[in-house]
Amino acid sequence: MNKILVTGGAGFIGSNFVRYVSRERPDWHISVIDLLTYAGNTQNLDGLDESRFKFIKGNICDENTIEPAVADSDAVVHFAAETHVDNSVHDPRPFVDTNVVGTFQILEAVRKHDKRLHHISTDEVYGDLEPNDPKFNEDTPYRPSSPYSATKAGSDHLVQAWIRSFGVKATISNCSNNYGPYQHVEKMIPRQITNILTGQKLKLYGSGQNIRDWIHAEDHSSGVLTILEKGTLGKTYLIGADGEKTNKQVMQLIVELMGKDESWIEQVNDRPGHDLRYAIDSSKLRNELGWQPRYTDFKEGLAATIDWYRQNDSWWKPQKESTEAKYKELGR
Ligand code: NAD
Ligand code: TDX
Repeated sequence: MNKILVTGGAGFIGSNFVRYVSRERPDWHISVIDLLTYAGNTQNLDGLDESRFKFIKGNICDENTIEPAVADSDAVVHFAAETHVDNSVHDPRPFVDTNVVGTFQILEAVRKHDKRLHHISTDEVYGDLEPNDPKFNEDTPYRPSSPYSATKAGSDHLVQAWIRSFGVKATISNCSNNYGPYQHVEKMIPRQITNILTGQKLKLYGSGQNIRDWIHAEDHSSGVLTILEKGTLGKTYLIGADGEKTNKQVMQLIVELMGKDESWIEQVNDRPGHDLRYAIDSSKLRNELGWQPRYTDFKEGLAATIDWYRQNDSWWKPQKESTEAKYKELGR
C-alpha cells in the first residue's frame, strides 16, 4: 500500500493527516479529493512534494469523480464531511448529502474496485454522557442527538453494513474533539482565540459546564495511520487522549494564555440539544495496536495553537466576519 486517496484532505484534520503521512511515509503517493466548501482551503496543503501529491477538486457524492480516483489508489481514508453541529441544526440538508450519500458513493467505489477503506467518524455518534458515566468504548450503543451526529452515525452504519454484506475491507475510527492549527474559526477554540485577536469577547454557550475530550489533531492523524496499517479489518477503534475539560475551563485557559481576564467571557444562548459530555476510552487502540498520543499537555498544545493563529491572520481573517455574522443570526 503506497497510494492513498484522502477525501476532505483540504479541511482541518484531513490536511493535518496529509502533512503527517507525507512526512512519516516519504515513499507514499497521496491524492486528495475535496470539494473546497467554505471549510476547505488549499493553503492547508501548501509546500507538499508535488511529485508525490495530487489534488482533485470534486464532490464525493459524484460517482464519476469518485470512481476513477478510487480505482487509481490502494486505500481510501475518508475524512470529507459537513462537520459543524450549529450549521447542522440550522440547515441539515448538506449533512445528509455529504455525510450519508457521499459515504455511500465511496463505499460503492471501494466495493467495485476491492480497495481498503478507513472511515473517519466521531464520538458524537454515541450521544452524550452524564458527568459520572463511564467513558464511551467500542461497544457503546449509538444514540446520536444532532443532525450532524445522526448523519455521521448513518455513515458508520453504512460502512458496517458494507463490511458485513459485501466483505468490504474497512475499518472505522471515532475520535473526540480535535484542536490545533488550521481549524476553521467557526469551531470553539479558534473562535475564541480569534475573537480576542479582533477585540471581541469569548462566547460561552449556556452554563459552560459541557465537557469535551480534547485531542491534538496530530494525535488523531497518528491514530488513523496506525489503524490503516495495523488495524483488524472490520473493526472500530476509538481515538482519544484523556483530555476532558469543561468549556468554561477551556475559556479560562484561553484568557489566561492571552493576557485577559474572565470579564472577557460572555455567556450567550445555548445550542439547542447541546450534548453534555463526551469522553473516550481509547484502551483498545493503545493496547492492541500500541498507539500513544504525543500531545499530552493540553495547556502547552493550546499555547502553541494560539501562537499559530497570532502568526497566521491572513489564513483566518477572510472567514472571520462572515462566520460571526452567521452566529449573530443564531443569537450566539
Ligand atoms: P472540516 O470541516 O475542517 O473539513 C471538511 C473537508 O471536507 C473540507 O475540506 C471540505 O471542503 C470537504 N468536503 C465537504 N463536503 C465535501 C464533499 N461533498 N465532497 C468533497 N469534499 C467535501 O472538518 P474536520 O474538522 O477536519 O473533520 C474531518 C473529519 O473528521 C470529519 O469526517 C469529521 O466528522 C471527523 N471528526 C472531526 C472532529 C473534530 O473535532 N473536528 C472530531 C472527530 C471526528
Ligand atoms: O462559540 C462557541 N462557544 C461554545 O461554548 C462554540 C462554537 C462552541 N461552544 C461549545 C459547544 C460545545 O460544547 O464548545 C463545545 C465545542 O464546540 P464545537 O467546536 O462546535 O465542537 P462540537 O460541537 O463538540 O463538535 C466537534 O467535535 C466533534 C466537531 O465540530 C465535530 O466535527 C466533531 O465530530
